[in-house]
Amino acid sequence: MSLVTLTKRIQNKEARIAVIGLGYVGLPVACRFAQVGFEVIGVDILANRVAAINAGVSPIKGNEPGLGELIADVTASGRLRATTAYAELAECEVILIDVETPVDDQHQPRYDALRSCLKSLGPVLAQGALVIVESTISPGTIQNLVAPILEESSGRKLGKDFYLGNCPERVMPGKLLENLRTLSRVVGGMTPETAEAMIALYGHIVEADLDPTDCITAELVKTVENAYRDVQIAFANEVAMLSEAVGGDVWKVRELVNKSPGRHMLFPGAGVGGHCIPKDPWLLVHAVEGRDFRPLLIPTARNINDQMPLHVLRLLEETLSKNNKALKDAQILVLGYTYLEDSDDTRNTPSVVLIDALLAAGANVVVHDPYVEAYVGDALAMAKGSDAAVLMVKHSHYATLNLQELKQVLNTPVLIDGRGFLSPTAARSAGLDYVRLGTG
Ligand code: SAJ
Repeated sequence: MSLVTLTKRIQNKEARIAVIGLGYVGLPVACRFAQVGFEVIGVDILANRVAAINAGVSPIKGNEPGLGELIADVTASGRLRATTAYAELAECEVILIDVETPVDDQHQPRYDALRSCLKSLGPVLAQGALVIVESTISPGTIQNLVAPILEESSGRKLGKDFYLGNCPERVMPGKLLENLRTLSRVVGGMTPETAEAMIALYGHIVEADLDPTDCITAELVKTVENAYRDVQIAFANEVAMLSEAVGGDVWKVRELVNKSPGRHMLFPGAGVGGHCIPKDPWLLVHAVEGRDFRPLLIPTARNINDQMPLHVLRLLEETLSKNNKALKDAQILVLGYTYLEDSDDTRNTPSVVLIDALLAAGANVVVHDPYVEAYVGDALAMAKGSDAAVLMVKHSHYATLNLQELKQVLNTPVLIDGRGFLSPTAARSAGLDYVRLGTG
């Protein structure tokens, strides 16, 4: 099928769509195309996830407004069907790939899921099909990995027998459907005509700009936008540590810096977690691995952010010592286990780095988090007998913490605020030895 014919079939919603990878990116996009009238087949390797979706039940944790109802609707109408069998994609003319693309502890991309998906797709890839990678990938991956594996596994020629593009996702847990509809998308095609076909496709579900470009630009934009945020946060964190050293207050400094035109300093904190910010900068710099040019700023920013939980540990150790208490055998209450405030997402949470370091130092650890089942409870009751409390996540819940009571129940009245979230005045007037990250 020619790209012109395919584009027409996309415009008329006749093209059959496949989505490979039914996680927090693939499932919402499969549902949205089904909702607007396409026939969609979803493929996932997890049989229980496939079964849940076909039963109209969302397998995605957390609060995702509208997603549960949408899954129920589109599966009941038969517009979305999930399967574990790639053979069922043989008739599909558009294939979206939404599999995980993690990096390992050596900061190397792990493309096992992507490779496996491409090798399974190749043999059933229909003539004239359009394949679009939505997963976040290192710049150059479409050209150097996706295209060769697809040609090899399908025996088809890119540009003649199938078309290829990259349209990075910009979803956020808690706002999956909203972001999918309202955020602009970079639409990278291996040819301009491919990008046009992709625009016809996403135009059915995206109400924001669709910016046509080539694949390398699309791969760069996604990894750069998150590396940019990571560097911004690292800058705030370095200014926090500078402020501590010179007796300043980074929170005041940030507020006044941002009054200067064009300044938008972000918040320092106890670390940077989540599913994308810690990963995407490494995908970006991987693109030039082994070349003459070696990025300095982006890896350094990653290292600054990664050590912030250990900076909080130092603040804790110093403050306990002033209270004649050692870390060893102390009991420490960690307030907040998720990576982000008012979320239940714990992926790459900085709290784990602090907890592991506390245990390695011989401390006993109690964890509280109102959003994590294993750690819900009464924070004040958990504080009883503890030698310090450390706030790692600025959950709204902690704004109502009774600091007078906290002082009463703590063995040693130490409170470390890793997010600049609590009131120093209120904490100190309650008699707590309150230390705020970034304040000397
Ligand atoms: N963080 C700071 N200081 C800040 C902002 C965040 O320390 O000023 C920390 C958070 O505590 C968290 C981590 O960084 O541990 C990530 O926070 P985030 O606000 O960046 O939230 P994410 O991880 O959900 O990032 C997503 C990204 N969206 C996509 O990849 C599609 C990111 O590109 C968005 O900029 C971000 O949401 C957003 O703007 O909310």
